[in-house]
Amino acid sequence: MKSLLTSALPYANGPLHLGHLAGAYLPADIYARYLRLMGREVLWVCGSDEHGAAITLRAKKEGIDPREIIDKYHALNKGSFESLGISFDYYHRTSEPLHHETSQEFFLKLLKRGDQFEIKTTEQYYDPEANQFLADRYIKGTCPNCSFENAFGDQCENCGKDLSPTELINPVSTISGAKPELRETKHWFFRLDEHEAWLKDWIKTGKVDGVQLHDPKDWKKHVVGQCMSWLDGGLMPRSITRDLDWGIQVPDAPGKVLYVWFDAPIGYISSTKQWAAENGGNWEDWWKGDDSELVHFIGKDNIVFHCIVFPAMLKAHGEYNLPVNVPANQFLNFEGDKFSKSRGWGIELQEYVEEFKDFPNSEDAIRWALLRNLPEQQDADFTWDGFTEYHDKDLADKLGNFINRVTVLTHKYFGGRVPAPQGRVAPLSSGEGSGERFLAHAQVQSEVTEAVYKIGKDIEAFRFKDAATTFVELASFGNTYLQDAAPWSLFKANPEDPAIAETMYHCAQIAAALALTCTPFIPFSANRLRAVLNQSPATNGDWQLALDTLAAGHPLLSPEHELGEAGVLFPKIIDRKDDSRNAIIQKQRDKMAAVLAAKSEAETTSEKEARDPFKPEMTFDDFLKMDLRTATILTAEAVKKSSKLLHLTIDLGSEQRSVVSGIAKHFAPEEVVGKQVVCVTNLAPRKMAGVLSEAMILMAEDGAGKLVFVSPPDGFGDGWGVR
Ligand code: B3M
Ligand code: ZN
Repeated sequence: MKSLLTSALPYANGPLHLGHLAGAYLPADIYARYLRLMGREVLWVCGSDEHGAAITLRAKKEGIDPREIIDKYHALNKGSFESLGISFDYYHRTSEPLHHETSQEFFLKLLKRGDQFEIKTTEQYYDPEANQFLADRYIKGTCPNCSFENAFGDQCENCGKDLSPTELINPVSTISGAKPELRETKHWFFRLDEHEAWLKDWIKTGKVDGVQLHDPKDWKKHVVGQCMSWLDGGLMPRSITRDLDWGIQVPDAPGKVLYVWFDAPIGYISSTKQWAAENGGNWEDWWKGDDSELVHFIGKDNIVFHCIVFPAMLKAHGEYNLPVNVPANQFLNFEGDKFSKSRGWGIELQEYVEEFKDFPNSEDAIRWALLRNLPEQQDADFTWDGFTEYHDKDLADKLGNFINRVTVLTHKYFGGRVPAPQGRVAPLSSGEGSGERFLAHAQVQSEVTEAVYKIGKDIEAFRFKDAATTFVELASFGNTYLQDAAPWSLFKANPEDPAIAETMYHCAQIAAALALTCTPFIPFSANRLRAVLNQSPATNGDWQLALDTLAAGHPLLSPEHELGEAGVLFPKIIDRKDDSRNAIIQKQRDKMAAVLAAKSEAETTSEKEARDPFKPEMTFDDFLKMDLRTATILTAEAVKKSSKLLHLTIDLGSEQRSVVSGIAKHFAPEEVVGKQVVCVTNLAPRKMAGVLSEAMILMAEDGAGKLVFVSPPDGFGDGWGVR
């Protein structure tokens, strides 16, 4: 079976950010890499979407040719993808002649059918100064719904209402500032309404004309839900042409171009054609063959185009396969808010690549953090704290540490060569007395086999987060097994104990399974891990080979195989001795703090309250996660080079901790010593201005921004719970 994968074509009029990566590109990359490792035939196409009113509008504003914009962002986005290991098979451009031809042919085929288009003359706004019809986005005016003065002709960004330009009060052209006039113009409308019945059936049952094409249970609920609500609302003919000079010419209709959402998905087809032209192969096999499956990777804002409009176009054209799945993701937010270029909120891909160039394994660190927190079913929130935690807990403590220990110990006891298994050695038990855990060496092989299988099955079902969880569990399993077997203790008692070889043999197998199965997730590190195990980078078919090997009861690393050199594979971010990695992240936090500070300065207290009176509801369980306790501040001093931070030591009764608190502008150090406070004790520790903070002190802030401690009375006592 062939797999034809597509990822949404990014508009070439701006940079991409982490949210885009998490939506349509990282999941597809994991999927593509996995299928290749399974030895499947995969073709993953993408490219730049280089038409559309937004690009023209920007070019007009900047007084440049749209070409300049698309050339710049095509190169930039393509480069960012490459830097982060996004392994498209082809990255095309919709400005290429091949794409123009392909789109025009597609249009003409539908036109020839006679029943797919309705040609209508309607009245539309025309700019008498710029001498052109105006796309909806080119018109601004007052929203009839909320009176916002800068609403666009297609939507009011203030109240979110969908508008048509004629609804705007006092419309003006954004090109010349002129008052637009209504003039007659002719357009082609695609008869989506004619496709409503079969689309409904297909989305609900996965069947077309009684033939089962997919199982609707395999589709994400939110995708099916969004489609059904559109279909239930009824489909209408949609105009697929525009009066513009930038885009794909409508044949024999000067001044008319195809609407960008008509030509963009055809971009997947032209990208495939170009790939075939350069690599040899028949593009039609991928799009029309019975043994080919089409999967679209997109963000949720593109669901309707990929699950309703494009399938209708494909069906209207005939011959083409319909997608077997559209595993759209929800949105990723950034530090609690939407990504916003104009507000400077978030981080762009190229910005990440540049600012993290001295951060070890930066490509995989971000891939991993996004993967662990993918917006698969719900919106998710990216935070730098999460980034740090996933890196340190999963990659450094579990994965890197395990592979390093296995390598070091194998060198120590067996000269670096994987020992032979010893057959029947005494089973391993631990937690003596409790009898709770009992682990036989022989069980390891089946644990490994199951994990490798399950990670793959989760990826195949687009459950990438589950796959990552199983992967981390395998690493934890390895660590626990090694810790319980404690070959170092066995060696002390009897260097010839066969259980040492037995343990190290199995550990080598777990290490090899980890170094293979991490490849789709963290491909750069996978190669380094495999180098430590003295294996070459994984190639097509290796995952399937591993499954076969394990199923036959054979090892992934044979006895006598010589391991490479050990080393620290993922230096931790939170490290008492080296703050350099944390400093790179801190710079990002500081940037966001500056954005917030600027915003907060521009806002009065009442505006703040009006904007966000209360935070969204949380569950009781969420609340219970917080460990709140009373404590006394023992010492306080200013933090060097910071006007905001104080470094405190607090007494929790059972222990003392270091805390960095942003209260320096409100209190002198001597004022706070001896103060009884309430603090959160189980926040992940993090460094601020180079100082480790292991708890957070609760403060109340009044409308003027004044801070006071939330305190029990002095002398209340330390370490008491707060409820
Ligand atoms: N160019 C990108 C977007 O809506 C849009 C996707 C086209 S996919 C055929 O974010
Ligand atoms: Zn409005």
